[in-house]
Amino acid sequence: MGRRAVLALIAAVVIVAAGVGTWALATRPHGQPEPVRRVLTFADVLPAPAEAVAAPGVTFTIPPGATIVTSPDDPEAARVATYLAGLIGAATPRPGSGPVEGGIALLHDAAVTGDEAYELEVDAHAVTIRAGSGAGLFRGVQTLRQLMPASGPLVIPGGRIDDRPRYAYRGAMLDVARHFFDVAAVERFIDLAAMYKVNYLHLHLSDDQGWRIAVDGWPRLTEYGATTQVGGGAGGFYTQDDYRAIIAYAATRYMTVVPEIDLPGHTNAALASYAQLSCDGTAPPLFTGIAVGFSALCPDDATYSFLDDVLGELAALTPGPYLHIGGDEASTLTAGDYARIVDRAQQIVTAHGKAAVGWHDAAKADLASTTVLEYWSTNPYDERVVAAAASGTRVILAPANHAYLDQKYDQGTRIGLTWAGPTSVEESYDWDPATYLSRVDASAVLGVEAPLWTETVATVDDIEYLALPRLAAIAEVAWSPSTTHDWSTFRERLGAQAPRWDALGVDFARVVGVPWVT
Ligand code: TNX
Repeated sequence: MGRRAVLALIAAVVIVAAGVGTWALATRPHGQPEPVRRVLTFADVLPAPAEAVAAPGVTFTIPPGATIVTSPDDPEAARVATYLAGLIGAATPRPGSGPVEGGIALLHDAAVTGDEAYELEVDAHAVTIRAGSGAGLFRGVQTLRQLMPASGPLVIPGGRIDDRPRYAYRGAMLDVARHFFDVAAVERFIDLAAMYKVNYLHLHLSDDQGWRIAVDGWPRLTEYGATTQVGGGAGGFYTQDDYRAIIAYAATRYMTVVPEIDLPGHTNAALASYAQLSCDGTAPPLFTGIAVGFSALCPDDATYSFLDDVLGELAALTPGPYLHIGGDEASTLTAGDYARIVDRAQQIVTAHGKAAVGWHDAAKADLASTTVLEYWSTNPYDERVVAAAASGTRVILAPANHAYLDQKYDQGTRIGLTWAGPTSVEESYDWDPATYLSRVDASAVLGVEAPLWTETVATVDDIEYLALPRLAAIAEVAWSPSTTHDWSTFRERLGAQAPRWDALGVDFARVVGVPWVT
């Protein structure tokens, strides 16, 4: 055995022994010493900040019941402060115009430009976060959380962070159609994504297996079309008030909801509910399998008036700029019929004041100038997407072999599909949105999204198990500058999230290859 191997072996024994010791301490009765906690460093912040300068040796301890001040007459700052106070058990926030001794200041500062940019300063006396917007303050608060230990005294490292996102669109998608998830489950998903600075929640609200949003004038969509899911369970749907509640909750996390009505394919639940939407005028039975591509709306006036009602109501309910119209896997339609429906759907969305997002298959239709494509293929070349991007269409990247959260981690993963995977955490992290698509200019990339399809996902635990840790990896790809991109430091950062997830009761996948902190 060489010298290096011997040293490695000694190190391994010491690490294992230290681990056993910590565990033993943790299980001792009261009165015994607590395990030593490490003060976190700027290198632990996930996603990695754009610029960070540590102040060696400086720490600040947020006291119990800490004071939080916010710029006077700034309701956004006050909202973020209330959220922060809830997280750390601080006192009710009060107005203040500068750093506060022994506390935390959230200050409006127009000099911090960029929609979600913020500056965070920690010295021995105070924490100060400055931003030009509520969104910036909220992202800064997430960074502050990353600096706080998951339990015990809130000792945080000193220094200064100047941070801003690489991409404006950083999405997470939840498929509530294959399996239905109630408002509380969606809110939990929002909270987990918000920790990693995700700013769009894409809800896949309709598919073959279920229609999940109430639409006035079309009651059978939910009375009948929502009554099942994959495997034959009871399904469910959101009332319009439920949907408003999700939007309002997301807004408190500075997250914008993008609702999707998938069309013209993935529409069996709608066709089963209303026979007039099918070309043959008969309603198919409800579907609880996982096949794709077999259903399609008929390209005629009955369909267009249905779409105008559905998309019009969703537009009215949705404050965000986007309505997702799907467009994937409609294999029973001719190319012409597919293009006619997707053209018409974009016109309807535009007429209701929104921009359409479509899966990149929609590039087979003429694209409206405001339409955004979401790229899901594992093949990084698509000539229609190349042409669309060259004429100004923007693209969200969700390549299934990197960004799909529904793929197994490895062959042994207890749930998940494998058609684009399995996808390890390293594969979910190691790609560059700016260069992923061949012959598409980096300037066409609006952002990144991580979709969680739910054919095999039936519970909140299942959501957490497939989403984490990979959602954190994709969120870093979307937020952090490419200069910070490095798997060997990322995996350390990721491992340091484990105590946080444990404290929140998150059932994440403790995959091998990541040095999970216990
Ligand atoms: C493909 S890619 C789909 C979904 C499935 C998913 C499963 C795309 C836009 N559609 O309908 O749920 O694969 O991984």
